[in-house]
Amino acid sequence: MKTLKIAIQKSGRLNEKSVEILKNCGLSFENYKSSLISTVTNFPLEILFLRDDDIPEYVQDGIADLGIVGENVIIESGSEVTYLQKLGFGKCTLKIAIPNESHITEIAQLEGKAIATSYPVILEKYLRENHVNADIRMISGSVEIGPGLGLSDAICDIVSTGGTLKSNGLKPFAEVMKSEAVLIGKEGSELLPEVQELLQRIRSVLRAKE
Ligand code: PRT
Ligand code: ZN
Repeated sequence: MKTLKIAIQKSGRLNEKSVEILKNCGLSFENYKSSLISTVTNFPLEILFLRDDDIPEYVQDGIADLGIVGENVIIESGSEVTYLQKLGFGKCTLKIAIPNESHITEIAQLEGKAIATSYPVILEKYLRENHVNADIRMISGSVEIGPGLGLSDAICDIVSTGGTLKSNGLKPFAEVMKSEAVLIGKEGSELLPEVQELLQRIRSVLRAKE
């Protein structure tokens, strides 16, 4: 039997639920905060704990057979992987937001404006589809402080409750994409019997939750 590798987030918003779904599949493994790799004792599987940004590429390149990561991260990375199953957690929406006092009401008014984001690839595509030319400013974190600092006229970031936008004097303006955690595989990995077995277990865990 082939030993599969699955890459999941080491720490952050998706870590706990990713571990939980694997445990609920009946997989038995140690989950120490310090370990980067863990061997499942009752299934031919190793778990790699990674930064979420690295997961799509690891799966595309076959370093891992499978991965659990947010759709936003997959699309931003441009990696070619197969979507095997939506997992129903890590739900959020990538939105463009503007300062509360902004007079912008239509997408066309973003023309020539500076937009701060950690998702330049997704934002560029969205703007292109809407025939808008804007100045995309890549920031890797704390994007919401951009407008307050005079760094940008708008932002494009992930929103879940909307609390962060609110506390930074911003209001949502346009929805760019919805996202949730998904199980991805290297192209062709779905043909492996071990992947099929794991996929069936994951699907029955998800069905039991409905
Ligand atoms: O260290 P590593 O690189 O692995 O993690 P990370 O810091 O890049 O990612 P992490 O753990 O913050 O998020 C992992 C994934 O969770 C994201 O790629 C999304 O798919 C998903 N997710 C779900 C979220 C949120 N909800 C979320 N609320 N990712 C980020 N946020 C942030 C957002 O960036 C903003 O700063 O939370 C803030 C907004 O939250 P609200 O509730 O105030 O609207
Ligand atoms: Zn990340």
